Amino acid sequence: MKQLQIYLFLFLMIPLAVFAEDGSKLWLRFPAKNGISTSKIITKSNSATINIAKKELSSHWFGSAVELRLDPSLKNLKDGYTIKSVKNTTVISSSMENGLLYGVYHILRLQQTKVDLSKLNITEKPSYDLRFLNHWDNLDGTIERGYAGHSLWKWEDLPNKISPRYGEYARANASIGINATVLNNVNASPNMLRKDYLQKVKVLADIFRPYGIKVYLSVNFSSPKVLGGLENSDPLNKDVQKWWKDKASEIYKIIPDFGGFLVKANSEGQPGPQDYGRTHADGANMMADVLKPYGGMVMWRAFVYSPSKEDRAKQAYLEFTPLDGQFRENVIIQIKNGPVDFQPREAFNPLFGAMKKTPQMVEFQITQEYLGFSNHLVFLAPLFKETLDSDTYADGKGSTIAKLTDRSLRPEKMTAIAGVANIGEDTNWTGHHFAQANWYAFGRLAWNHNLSSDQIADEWLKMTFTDDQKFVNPVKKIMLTSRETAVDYMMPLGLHHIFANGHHYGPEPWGNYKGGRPDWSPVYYHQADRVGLGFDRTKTGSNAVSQYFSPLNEIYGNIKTTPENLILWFHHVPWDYQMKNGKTMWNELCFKYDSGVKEVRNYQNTWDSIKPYIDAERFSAVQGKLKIQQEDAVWWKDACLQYFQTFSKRPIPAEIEKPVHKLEDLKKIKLNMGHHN
Ligand code: BDP
Repeated sequence: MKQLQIYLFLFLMIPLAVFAEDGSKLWLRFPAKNGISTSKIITKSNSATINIAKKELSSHWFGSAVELRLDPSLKNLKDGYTIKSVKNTTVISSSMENGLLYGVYHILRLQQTKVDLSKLNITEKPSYDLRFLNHWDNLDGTIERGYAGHSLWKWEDLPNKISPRYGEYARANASIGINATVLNNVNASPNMLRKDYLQKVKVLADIFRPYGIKVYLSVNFSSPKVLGGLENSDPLNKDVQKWWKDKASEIYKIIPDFGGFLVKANSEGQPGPQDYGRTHADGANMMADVLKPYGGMVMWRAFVYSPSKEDRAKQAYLEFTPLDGQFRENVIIQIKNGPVDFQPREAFNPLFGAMKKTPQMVEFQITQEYLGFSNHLVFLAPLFKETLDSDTYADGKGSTIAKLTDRSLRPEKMTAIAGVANIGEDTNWTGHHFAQANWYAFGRLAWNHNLSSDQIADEWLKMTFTDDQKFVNPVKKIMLTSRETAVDYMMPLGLHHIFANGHHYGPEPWGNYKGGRPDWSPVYYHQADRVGLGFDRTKTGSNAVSQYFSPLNEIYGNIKTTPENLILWFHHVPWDYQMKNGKTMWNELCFKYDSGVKEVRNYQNTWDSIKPYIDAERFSAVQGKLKIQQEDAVWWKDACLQYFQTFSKRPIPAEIEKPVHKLEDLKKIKLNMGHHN
């Protein structure tokens, strides 16, 4: 009897296992054709890339005949493409094979989201030439700021054993137009450049190549000394230069189309040219020179700050603007969206546009280091767009960050954009099912930064779950408001960096790390006192506002004209300061935290109501995560309001929910998630 039960159980489990809704398929849930007659595919080429395109079509395309046409006259579209319905054929044309593959994913997306396929007339040109994922993966398999398990890259197994996920990763990226990947952490191990590791990298590069993806590496500036045994790594030392030259030649022998280096130098303890009294330009140029013969490039990061008296938010600008014009042509400066560090909301980084002769690229963080890890549902397209659409006024009105970096305003040789990946070996790739949407949104915006958050959420939801409007409409609303909600329950009104030390999960506004760097302590950022709250970055304070072009410097310099969502970023605001809606700053702060909590509860209710429209497995996974998010939101609210109240000495308004935790208890929470800063 018992045995029969087991057999019966196993028998019932089989279909479940086959159709497990575990998120592993991402947004690529194209129905399989299962024997339905294949539509005609017309193409002359037979390369690996075209074969992938053909396979996708013959497995998933239900429509008319498709022609894949290589057309050199479309060069100006780069790896973009056109899609045209010509009689009964859908013609995809591009000057590049990658472009044809992207076109195939485009029509599959249209099919999947149920768009009319009979009269297509589409022209697509990517916003950026290079669309990067930056992995912060370490050689030991851990991931810095990764919340979806260990690294996808199995360095121990490579080059011999190959995980099927390498190909799946490449396919997912190609489907959204990502064409470049930096495999390893910016806090780079010198070992990455060892010959045995390069052989492993080669295997990945070979798998990614047909999908149009180039491989790049983060390099450690001290590699010549640590790996090569040289006396130092001074960029002006001839032996050092030769070491890099030989290394470049070795790399390109192994990976002929290797992309180049990403470098974090003289930042957070990493080595760099300044260790030898040289500048960032000296360091970047040395590497650029050795890569140039092979067409390689250097992405030099501007995320630099040192424990000095100067406001951390000012430091990248101060270090880099004097170097404008000194960088080689194949160097691009990679700049985080904000001047501090991927906060829920920051003013944009004033370095954008401030270097008139140096190409710049934006770095976003897709992994949610400061946004509740893979526990909170926070859709990041609105954050990305807020930065890209910010007008810097660098070249006059309309100088948005998008236009400064995509060649619209400046004649850049190369353009690029990067997102720090949220991908790990979890079955669903990103930890939270909805974190997949952030990988997707980054790729889509890198391809076309004019897409709206609404469009991106809409297509992602339809592809990933269902096109039933009863599901799409309410859930899309959650996604589109989720970033603002997270800001409300974590750091409203321009508050920033009041996270718990090290791991950055949860609140610790009281954090004041004696003996450590002041700019790693929350109290440095919120400056709460008897008078008020917020960081004075006006003339009376750090004068960071002076780094912005006019009229922004005046707008941000004046409390009356500063947008209220950044008021505590730029000003030390009195507790009783009257906000535009008539409330005092203190009351407004209370209402913001409270409304963040309430919103998450609304999300829970909405989610419960869409149960009939999706599979039980993903339904309950997301339901479980929302519960954590709700509890965390209350934790944030109770911690921040009760702590700030010790300065404001004002009551929490009667209309809002009373704190349920005691401040003293919250102060005792110490999560063990180990991280250095
Ligand atoms: C911060 C992270 C740290 C990274 C650093 C960086 O806390 O782990 O190494 O940025 O971007 O956000 O270099």
